[in-house]
Amino acid sequence: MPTYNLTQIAQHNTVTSCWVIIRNKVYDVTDFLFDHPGGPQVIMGLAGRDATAAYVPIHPFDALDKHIAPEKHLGDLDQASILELRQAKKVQAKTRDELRVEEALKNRPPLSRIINVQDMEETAKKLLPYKALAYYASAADDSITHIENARAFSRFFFHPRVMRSVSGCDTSSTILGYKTSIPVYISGSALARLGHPLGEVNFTRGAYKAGIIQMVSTNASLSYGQIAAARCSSDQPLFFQLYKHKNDTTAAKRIQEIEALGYNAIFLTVDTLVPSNREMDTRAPHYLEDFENQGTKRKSDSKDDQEEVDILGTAGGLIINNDNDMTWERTIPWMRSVTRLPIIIKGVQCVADAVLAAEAGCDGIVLSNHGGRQLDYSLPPLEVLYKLHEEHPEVFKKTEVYIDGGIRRGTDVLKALCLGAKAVGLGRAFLYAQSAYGETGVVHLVRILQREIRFGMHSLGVRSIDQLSPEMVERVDWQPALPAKL
Ligand code: FMN
Repeated sequence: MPTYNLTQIAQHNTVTSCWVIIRNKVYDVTDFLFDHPGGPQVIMGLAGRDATAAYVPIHPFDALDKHIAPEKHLGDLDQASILELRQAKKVQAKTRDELRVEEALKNRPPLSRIINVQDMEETAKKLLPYKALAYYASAADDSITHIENARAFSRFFFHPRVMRSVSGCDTSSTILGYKTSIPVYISGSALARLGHPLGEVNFTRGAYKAGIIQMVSTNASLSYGQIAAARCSSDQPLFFQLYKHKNDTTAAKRIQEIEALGYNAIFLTVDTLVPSNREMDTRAPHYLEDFENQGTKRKSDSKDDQEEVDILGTAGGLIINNDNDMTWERTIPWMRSVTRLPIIIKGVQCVADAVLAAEAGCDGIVLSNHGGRQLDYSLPPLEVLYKLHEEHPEVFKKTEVYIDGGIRRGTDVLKALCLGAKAVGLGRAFLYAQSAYGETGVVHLVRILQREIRFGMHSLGVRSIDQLSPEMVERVDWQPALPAKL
């Protein structure tokens, strides 16, 4: 392999010849610039330089092999340059945000102090790098749907039953026939390594130890193979969340890859065709610039004269190739023609589409609005579940129905199950748990939910999940006081 030094590489810093260094290897990415999902400007900001720090947390290990032709893997950085980069890193002053994170990590409470999902979220929010926090916490427009997803649970009250035998209460259930210790799964969410160096593998190992199932995002920050290889036993189930690529051949290749790796089901996300407006995420670079320059003059904004507002943030680039032309008639039969895995539609946001999904023969439906991250004012999934149960109870016989969005308590899980859901997904809560405590945080979060679910089951007078039923909850038409969690 040829070697290059920093001076040689620095000369290739234009759109006509753009080289970057990643993990001490040199790549010519000129031909890829305009295919980069995050846009060419992101790469151009690092042209001719070491891009490792920016690249590594958000790209799976195999991304370069998948997207850059082998002849564009030019060679290695020479030894003198490697030492020079290492030295430069040592003397580089830490940013204010890095110092803040270091301090927060030192003061992180012991896991035993985390007694509910909210505690986990608050702890993680203090120690996440700001860029990660902005990506994880952001929601669409004014965050109305994000807030209401959680608030909807407060409109449903229980009819507890007493004098029923509940000893030996069992919180376990199944999802698509796979056993789970509680009716909760880790919903696929992108870029876990923004929050913790081990990223999605924390979910894999934590899920196994706690006996639940992980759904892996198309935009995971580890490769699908690395995650599959981290399974603690060969029969540990893994679900895959699919963003269908607009090119059917590329999409089929992705499906074949995960099928060969032994993934057990495909959750096709249908609510994310184009990037949405997530302002916390969009503002993150400006927030960070101001934070780093506190007390000093702000850098001039060379983008002031740009006509279009750039709303992509971290999220935008991830979905730029999604298929915008999916339909029930075309896409579901196409999926069936390329895979034998169960197909679940994730992102159904109204009763009419839930009915269509069941008619299309899907193996499951997730009532979800992407955690309030896509269309603001999409109804809370719990309300859609309630309406579905009232208006089309037959759907629950045809297919498994899950919901996600705003679930923070064992009682939230129980309410959804009483209304017919087979299980519920949690997105942010698991991202926060793994960011703050890695794999043990994931296990701890499941234990918290399990304790709360078991307590709720005792109070409802049931000893198994299948005894939960609609008469156990009532929807009130007044809005109770805001729960503390909001
Ligand atoms: N859903 C997907 O289908 N694919 C994704 O790649 C994806 N990435 C996400 C990244 C983040 C940071 C978050 C917060 C959510 C993401 N979601 C994604 C949505 C989740 O799967 C889930 O629907 C949502 O988080 C549930 O809401 P909750 O965070 O209130 O639990």
